Amino acid sequence: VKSNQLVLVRHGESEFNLKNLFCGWHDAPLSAGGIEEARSVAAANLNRAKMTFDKVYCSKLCRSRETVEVILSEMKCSFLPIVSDWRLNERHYGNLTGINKRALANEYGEEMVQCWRRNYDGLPPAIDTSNIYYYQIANNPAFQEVPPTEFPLTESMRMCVDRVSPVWLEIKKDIQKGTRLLVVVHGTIARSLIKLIEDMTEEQIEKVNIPNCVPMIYDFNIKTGKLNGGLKYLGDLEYIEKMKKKVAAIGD
Ligand code: DG2
Repeated sequence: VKSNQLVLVRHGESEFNLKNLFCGWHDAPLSAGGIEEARSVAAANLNRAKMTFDKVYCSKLCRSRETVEVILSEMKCSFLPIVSDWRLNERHYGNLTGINKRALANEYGEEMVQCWRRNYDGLPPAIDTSNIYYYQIANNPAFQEVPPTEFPLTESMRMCVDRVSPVWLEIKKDIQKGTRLLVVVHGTIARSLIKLIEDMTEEQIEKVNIPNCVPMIYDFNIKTGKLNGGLKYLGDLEYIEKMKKKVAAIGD
């Protein structure tokens, strides 16, 4: 075999996505619609394309793990090894965690909110004990493996790319060994991986928006580790464009 494919998927709609709340390291579960999306969009498209996997990567957040479990069950491969790595957790949204995106735009203006969301160095204010999710996040047993000095209080996208980089190197090694990978992550983490994979500029990645549950495929040359062509989305293109626009917008 000369080439190997990597499949990236953003988790299904979470309860916080549904309510249009900043989520970050808050451990919101999938909404009922998110579970359905994992089944009827992610798994259905992967099955239709007859994809098979050897190994799965996800984060420590339950919205990514739950999405993995639905997809694997639908693909009849729940036996696959799953690596859950805290470094694939969503970008920590600091004190914006739990706040409605529209309400924040009404208070601070759309430009400020879009800067927090998409500017490469946009850094939300650090989370403090006034935030109702502060203790839940600080004490979440799912984050036990996070070294105390690396436990974030807020993160920019640049900081996410830095923490994701070593995981990307591990993923790349697997790809070059011929291991067929499914990687189920979050909006900003998928964008961080895409930036690393495509060696994009900061300006380029700021414009990329990732719909929930749409499989994204990269083809790699096993020998050189280089990309064969660009990113391919699996599924209905009209639906994908509509969902990209929805993610880009602040919403109501
Ligand atoms: C969303 C991304 O993360 O939000 O943390 O609110 O991918 O885990 O649902 P995800 C969040 P935006 O950066 O698109 O506002």
